[in-house]
Amino acid sequence: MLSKEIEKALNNQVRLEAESSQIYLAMASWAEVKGFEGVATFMYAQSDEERTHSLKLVKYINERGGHAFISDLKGPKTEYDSIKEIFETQLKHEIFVSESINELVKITLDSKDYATHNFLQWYVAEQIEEESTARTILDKLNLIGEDKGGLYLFDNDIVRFIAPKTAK
Ligand code: OFO
Repeated sequence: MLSKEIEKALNNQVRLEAESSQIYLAMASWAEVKGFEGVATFMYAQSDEERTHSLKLVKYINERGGHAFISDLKGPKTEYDSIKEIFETQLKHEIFVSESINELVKITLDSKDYATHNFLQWYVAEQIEEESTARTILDKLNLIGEDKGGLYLFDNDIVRFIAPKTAK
Protein backbone atom coordinates (compact mmCIF):
# COMPACT_ATOMS: atom_id res chain seq x y z
CA MET A 1 0.00 0.00 0.00
CA LEU A 2 1.33 3.41 -0.95
CA SER A 3 1.68 6.09 1.70
CA LYS A 4 -0.20 9.31 1.01
CA GLU A 5 3.10 11.14 0.58
CA ILE A 6 4.38 8.72 -2.07
CA GLU A 7 1.00 8.62 -3.80
CA LYS A 8 1.06 12.41 -4.08
CA ALA A 9 4.64 12.49 -5.35
CA LEU A 10 3.90 9.79 -7.94
CA ASN A 11 0.80 11.65 -9.07
CA ASN A 12 2.91 14.73 -9.57
CA GLN A 13 5.13 12.65 -11.85
CA VAL A 14 2.06 11.37 -13.76
CA ARG A 15 1.27 14.99 -14.57
CA LEU A 16 4.87 15.85 -15.48
CA GLU A 17 5.14 12.93 -17.91
CA ALA A 18 1.79 13.86 -19.49
CA GLU A 19 2.97 17.47 -19.82
CA SER A 20 6.17 16.20 -21.45
CA SER A 21 4.01 14.36 -23.97
CA GLN A 22 2.11 17.58 -24.75
CA ILE A 23 5.32 19.62 -25.06
CA TYR A 24 6.74 17.16 -27.60
CA LEU A 25 3.44 16.93 -29.45
CA ALA A 26 3.45 20.72 -29.84
CA MET A 27 7.06 20.56 -31.08
CA ALA A 28 6.12 17.83 -33.58
CA SER A 29 3.26 19.88 -34.91
CA TRP A 30 5.43 23.00 -35.24
CA ALA A 31 8.13 21.02 -37.09
CA GLU A 32 5.55 19.43 -39.37
CA VAL A 33 4.06 22.73 -40.53
CA LYS A 34 7.55 24.16 -41.06
CA GLY A 35 8.43 21.25 -43.35
CA PHE A 36 10.81 19.39 -41.03
CA GLU A 37 9.36 15.95 -41.56
CA GLY A 38 12.12 14.06 -39.75
CA VAL A 39 12.01 16.25 -36.64
CA ALA A 40 8.21 15.94 -36.63
CA THR A 41 8.40 12.13 -36.79
CA PHE A 42 10.98 12.12 -33.99
CA MET A 43 8.90 14.38 -31.77
CA TYR A 44 5.64 12.50 -32.41
CA ALA A 45 7.46 9.37 -31.24
CA GLN A 46 8.84 11.21 -28.20
CA SER A 47 5.35 12.37 -27.37
CA ASP A 48 4.02 8.80 -27.58
CA GLU A 49 6.85 7.61 -25.38
CA GLU A 50 6.11 10.18 -22.68
CA ARG A 51 2.46 9.12 -22.76
CA THR A 52 3.54 5.56 -21.96
CA HIS A 53 5.71 6.86 -19.09
CA SER A 54 2.69 8.59 -17.61
CA LEU A 55 0.48 5.53 -18.11
CA LYS A 56 3.01 3.20 -16.48
CA LEU A 57 2.88 5.40 -13.36
CA VAL A 58 -0.94 5.49 -13.41
CA LYS A 59 -1.07 1.69 -13.46
CA TYR A 60 1.54 1.37 -10.74
CA ILE A 61 -0.24 3.78 -8.38
CA ASN A 62 -3.58 1.99 -8.81
CA GLU A 63 -2.01 -1.46 -8.48
CA ARG A 64 -0.49 -0.46 -5.17
CA GLY A 65 -3.79 0.62 -3.65
CA GLY A 66 -3.51 4.31 -4.48
CA HIS A 67 -5.55 6.44 -6.86
CA ALA A 68 -3.85 7.87 -9.92
CA PHE A 69 -5.20 11.34 -10.36
CA ILE A 70 -5.60 12.65 -13.92
CA SER A 71 -5.20 16.39 -13.67
CA ASP A 72 -5.23 19.48 -15.84
CA LEU A 73 -2.04 20.03 -17.77
CA LYS A 74 -0.03 23.16 -18.30
CA GLY A 75 -0.34 24.26 -21.95
CA PRO A 76 2.87 23.69 -23.92
CA LYS A 77 4.82 26.34 -25.82
CA THR A 78 3.58 26.16 -29.42
CA GLU A 79 5.90 28.51 -31.31
CA TYR A 80 9.64 28.14 -31.80
CA ASP A 81 12.25 30.24 -33.58
CA SER A 82 14.39 27.38 -34.80
CA ILE A 83 15.07 23.66 -34.72
CA LYS A 84 17.94 24.38 -32.36
CA GLU A 85 15.59 26.06 -29.90
CA ILE A 86 13.41 22.94 -29.98
CA PHE A 87 16.26 20.68 -28.97
CA GLU A 88 17.67 23.11 -26.40
CA THR A 89 14.22 23.20 -24.83
CA GLN A 90 14.02 19.43 -24.92
CA LEU A 91 17.36 18.97 -23.16
CA LYS A 92 16.43 21.51 -20.49
CA HIS A 93 13.11 19.80 -19.99
CA GLU A 94 14.65 16.33 -19.70
CA ILE A 95 17.13 17.62 -17.09
CA PHE A 96 14.17 19.03 -15.16
CA VAL A 97 12.34 15.68 -15.37
CA SER A 98 15.47 13.83 -14.20
CA GLU A 99 15.64 16.09 -11.15
CA SER A 100 12.03 15.30 -10.39
CA ILE A 101 12.69 11.54 -10.68
CA ASN A 102 15.74 11.88 -8.42
CA GLU A 103 13.65 13.69 -5.84
CA LEU A 104 11.04 10.90 -6.03
CA VAL A 105 13.74 8.28 -5.55
CA LYS A 106 14.93 10.14 -2.47
CA ILE A 107 11.43 10.28 -0.97
CA THR A 108 10.99 6.53 -1.45
CA LEU A 109 14.29 5.83 0.28
CA ASP A 110 13.51 8.19 3.15
CA SER A 111 10.20 6.46 3.72
CA LYS A 112 11.63 2.96 3.15
CA ASP A 113 9.25 2.21 0.25
CA TYR A 114 11.63 -0.17 -1.50
CA ALA A 115 9.04 -1.48 -3.95
CA THR A 116 8.47 2.00 -5.38
CA HIS A 117 12.19 2.66 -5.23
CA ASN A 118 12.70 -0.41 -7.37
CA PHE A 119 9.91 0.58 -9.76
CA LEU A 120 11.53 3.98 -10.27
CA GLN A 121 14.87 2.55 -11.39
CA TRP A 122 13.38 2.09 -14.86
CA TYR A 123 12.75 5.87 -14.99
CA VAL A 124 16.26 6.62 -13.76
CA ALA A 125 17.72 4.59 -16.64
CA GLU A 126 15.29 6.10 -19.12
CA GLN A 127 16.27 9.64 -18.15
CA ILE A 128 19.98 8.88 -18.63
CA GLU A 129 19.18 7.65 -22.13
CA GLU A 130 16.94 10.61 -23.02
CA GLU A 131 19.37 13.23 -21.76
CA SER A 132 22.18 11.59 -23.66
CA THR A 133 20.16 11.49 -26.92
CA ALA A 134 19.20 15.15 -26.51
CA ARG A 135 22.86 16.09 -25.96
CA THR A 136 24.04 14.12 -29.01
CA ILE A 137 21.42 15.80 -31.20
CA LEU A 138 22.34 19.25 -29.91
CA ASP A 139 26.04 18.58 -30.61
CA LYS A 140 25.10 17.80 -34.20
CA LEU A 141 23.06 20.99 -34.50
CA ASN A 142 25.96 23.02 -33.12
CA LEU A 143 28.23 21.51 -35.76
CA ILE A 144 25.75 22.38 -38.52
CA GLY A 145 25.32 25.98 -37.37
CA GLU A 146 23.42 28.05 -39.92
CA ASP A 147 24.08 25.74 -42.87
CA LYS A 148 20.74 25.03 -44.60
CA GLY A 149 22.03 21.96 -46.45
CA GLY A 150 23.28 20.56 -43.15
CA LEU A 151 19.90 21.13 -41.57
CA TYR A 152 18.23 19.32 -44.46
CA LEU A 153 20.48 16.29 -43.93
CA PHE A 154 19.93 16.49 -40.18
CA ASP A 155 16.17 16.34 -40.74
CA ASN A 156 16.59 13.21 -42.87
CA ASP A 157 18.90 11.58 -40.37
CA ILE A 158 17.16 12.24 -37.05
CA VAL A 159 14.63 9.39 -37.32
CA ARG A 160 17.42 6.96 -36.45
CA PHE A 161 17.38 8.38 -32.92
CA ILE A 162 13.83 7.19 -32.37
CA ALA A 163 13.87 4.61 -29.59
CA PRO A 164 13.11 1.17 -31.12
CA LYS A 165 10.07 0.62 -28.89
CA THR A 166 8.22 3.55 -30.45
CA ALA A 167 9.80 3.62 -33.91
CA LYS A 168 7.19 3.50 -36.64
FE1 OFO B 1 9.53 10.47 -19.42
O1 OFO B 1 11.15 10.42 -20.14
FE2 OFO B 1 11.60 12.12 -20.69
O2 OFO B 1 10.67 13.20 -19.74
